[in-house]
Amino acid sequence: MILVTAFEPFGGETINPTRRILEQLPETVGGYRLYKLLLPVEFVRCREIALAEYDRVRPSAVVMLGQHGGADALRVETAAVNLMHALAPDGSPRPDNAGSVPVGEPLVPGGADRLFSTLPAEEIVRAVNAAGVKCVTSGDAGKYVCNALLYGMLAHDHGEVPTGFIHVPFLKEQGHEDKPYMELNTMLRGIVTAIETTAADSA
Ligand code: PCA
Repeated sequence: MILVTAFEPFGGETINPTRRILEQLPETVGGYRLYKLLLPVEFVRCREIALAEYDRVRPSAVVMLGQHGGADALRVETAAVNLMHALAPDGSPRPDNAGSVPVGEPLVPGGADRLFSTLPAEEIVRAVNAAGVKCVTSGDAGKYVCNALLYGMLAHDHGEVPTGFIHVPFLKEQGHEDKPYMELNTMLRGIVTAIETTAADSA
């Protein structure tokens, strides 16, 4: 089994592309069944739910998905930081869906400053681009809920199984005309390829 997570919409959006991806992913990829989990955009609850499901399901790999508005490619995140910060660069609050606005708080007091993804990032980037989908590595998963989930999962599974996070761009129908977007089918092809590459790695 491979655990694949996605997020609900947040920040005033009615769509999160990752929820659409989750709905359309096949049941099986690369010989592994997918265990699909939709998470709330809440600093605390997303981790509680995801870690409990990890313990229950004991997956062979964990691929987590989130939206990164403004990205023009799939972004395979390589690291997570021990920090929650829900202010925009201009200082305006970006509450999570439970209304929480942490400012510069550690996720795990005394925990490592940075934890590293254990997905085969370079192989994923190569394979996804070869499938015709723009994909890059990123060393900055932000300090919002996606980073918190990645940090929490890496701290929990200690890299026992390939574990990581992929950010995706907006969809066109989200209506951000000044920002890049990607078609759902393109994202889906890229994510399936990323999961196949991960499956081959964990076999
Ligand atoms: N993206 C946000 C949280 C949920 C999502 O899809 C992030 O990048 O933190």
